[in-house]
Amino acid sequence: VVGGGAVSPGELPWLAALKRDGKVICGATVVARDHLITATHCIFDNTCSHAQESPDRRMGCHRVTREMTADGVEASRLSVLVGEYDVNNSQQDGIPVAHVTQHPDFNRFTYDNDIAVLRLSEPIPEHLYRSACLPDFEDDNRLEGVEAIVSGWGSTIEKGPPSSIPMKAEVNIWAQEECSGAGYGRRKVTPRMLCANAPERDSCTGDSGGPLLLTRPHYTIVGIVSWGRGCARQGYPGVYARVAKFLPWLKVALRHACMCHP
Ligand code: 4AZ
Repeated sequence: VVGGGAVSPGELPWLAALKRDGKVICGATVVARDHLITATHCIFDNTCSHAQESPDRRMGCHRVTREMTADGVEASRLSVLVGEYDVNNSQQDGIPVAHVTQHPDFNRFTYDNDIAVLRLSEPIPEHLYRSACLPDFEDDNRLEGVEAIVSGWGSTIEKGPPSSIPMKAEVNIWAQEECSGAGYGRRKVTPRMLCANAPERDSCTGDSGGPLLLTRPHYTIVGIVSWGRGCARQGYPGVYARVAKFLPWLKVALRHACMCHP
C-alpha cells in the first residue's frame, strides 16, 4: 500500500496473508471460519497451465501431482496466515489450504474475473479472526465516489520491497465510466472490475488478492486488489475485482458457509 499508515494489531481481523511454498505472495480476506477470498492471478500458474506452452517456458513448472485441484493449482503448496502482524517474524506456518476454486472465466491476459475462493483444511481458531461481510447489492452506482480502505503487506513505494507489517490507505471508488475511460487505453477495465485511488495513495505489488473494504455499515469487501500500471501514478488508479458482480458464484463456491456477523 502506497501513501497509507500502519494497521494496528487486531484492527483488521479478516486480513490474511497467502503463502505459497512458505513465502508470502498475496493478501486474502476471511469470509467464513474456513473460507477466504483472494485473486485468481495469485495462484494461477502462468507457466504451467497450458499444454501448448513451449518447453523452455515449462522449465519452471512444478510436477503435476495428485494434490492438484481440478483447476490445476496445487492447494498443498498454499497456506494462509491469519491474525499475524509481522509476517517476517511469524509465529506460525499458516493454516493449510485444502481446496482452491478459481473463477472459471478468469482471463490471464486481461485479469477479467480475478477472484478465487480458498477452503482451509481446518477452521481458523475463533480468537484469531473475524469475517468480513459480502456486499448485499449488485448494482454499480452504489459504490461511485464512496471511500474505501485498501490494506496489505505489499510495497509502500512502486518497485519497493514488501512491507513486513500490514499497511492501509483510504481511497475513493471511481465512477465506472471514468474508470473504463482512464489512462489504461486498450487495457480494458471490464464491468467485473472497479477503480479506486486517491492522490498519492494506491495498492501496490504484493497487495494483490487482498481486500478493498467499505467500513460502514459493516466492514464489507467490495474489491479484490488485481492490477494497475505502477503504483499511485496519476491517472492510473488501482484496479480491483468487483466483488458484487460475483455474488451468485461466491455463494456456491463458499458452499453457503456462515458469513459475517454484523
Ligand atoms: C501487483 O503487481 C499490483 N496499483 C497490484 C496493484 C496495483 C499494481 C500492481 C495497483 O500486484
